[in-house]
Amino acid sequence: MPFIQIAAEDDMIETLEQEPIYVTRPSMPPLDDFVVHLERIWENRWLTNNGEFHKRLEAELAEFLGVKYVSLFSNGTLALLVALQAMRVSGEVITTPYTFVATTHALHWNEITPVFCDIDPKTYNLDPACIESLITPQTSAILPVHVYGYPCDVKEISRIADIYGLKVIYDACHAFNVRVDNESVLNFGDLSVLSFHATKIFTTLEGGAIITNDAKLKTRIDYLKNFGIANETTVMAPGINGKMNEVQAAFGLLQLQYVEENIQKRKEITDRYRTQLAGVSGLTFLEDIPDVQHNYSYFPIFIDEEKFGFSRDNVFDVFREKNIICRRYFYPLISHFSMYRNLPSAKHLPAAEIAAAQIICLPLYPDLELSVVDQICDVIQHFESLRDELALVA
Ligand code: T4K
Repeated sequence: MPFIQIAAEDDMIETLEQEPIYVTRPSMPPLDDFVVHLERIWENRWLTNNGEFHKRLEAELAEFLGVKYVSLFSNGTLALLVALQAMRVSGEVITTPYTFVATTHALHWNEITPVFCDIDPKTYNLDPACIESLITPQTSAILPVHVYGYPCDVKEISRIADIYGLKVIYDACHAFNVRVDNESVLNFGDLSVLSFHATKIFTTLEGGAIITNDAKLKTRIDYLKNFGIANETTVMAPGINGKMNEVQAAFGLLQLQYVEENIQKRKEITDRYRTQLAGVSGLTFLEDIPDVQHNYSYFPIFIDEEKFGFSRDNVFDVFREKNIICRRYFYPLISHFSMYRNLPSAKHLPAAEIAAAQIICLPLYPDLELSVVDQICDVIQHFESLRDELALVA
């Protein structure tokens, strides 16, 4: 590993002393504004169970996102679990292996068999062309993920689902405020699920939501997240506790004031990465899609070892040594984990295998300075020049 040795001799001591640069950092609203909300919560002594802040956040989010109904949850994983229950999904569900493990675990917890479908190597989303061959009499739904906030081929997925009478639940945990042809991507399918985790572009510390356009479904979801309770004496269904509390909701209301400004800053950082890394051979990244409003939630790069001259893990390790803490979202593939690897559908997923072997998500968050983005790109460019030097020596 010649580069790693060179890096260690170079400026390693200096870089190890630097503050870590994380893959993401939450952007915090002004503390004083949060204290005002906390004082109100102290006064009200209403801490959870559909309080004032919870109601306001559901209404303000629905308006901001351009959707009809929002049901808030304590996290995205519980929202996924409940979304599957609300749609009465059972049997087999076609889904992607290239996602965060919570997507598949939500199926497992509902005693549903995940059926892995390969991804489109250009979009990294579930490939609609692979869906039909996986449908069996047991298939009840499709669970695609808008990976990195890039929208799935929602029209084609709807077309297939309609032909076979399948439900569609989108894991939209990365897709906050993404629009296709001016329409929220959250309006496609039967339900969409959001995550408001600390690492997401809009956060309520922990949190999540289910989006629906159907009032009856919203009522069912709200029962299910509150133990199935309809009123003091009636329990409608075996529900769970998935409720968001007032502190989370108050934090979310403040976050919402800054989210557009933060997405704009993310766009500037993304543009800088794209400019700096354009033309690096063996390295690819996603570009904006016409007529899509992106949210710039991640900046994934894909390293083709043969063309780049070094492996993804060479680059990842050198970043670590320089205190640049990237993440390999999504490596390993979910189909490699012990609880899923014996499924027949886990065996042949060539496009997803390549993506998982090549991925690094570079740091991206609103406060990330452009000079730091340049330093991160320098690390990659250093690899490139070393590759060229080695080629000359050889
Ligand atoms: N579906 C999809 C497609 C998802 O991506 C996720 C979550 C879910 C479903 C489930 O939604 P939730 O139930 O989580 O709402 C993170 C998150 O924990 C996870 O929420 C997220 N996806 C996943 C993609 O990433 P880790 O293990 O990488 O998180 P962690 O704690 O290592 O954080 C990453 C970096 O962020 C840290 O190095 C530093 C920074 N950070 C993190 C936290 C928690 C902060 O600066 N402050 C913080 O408070 O999984």
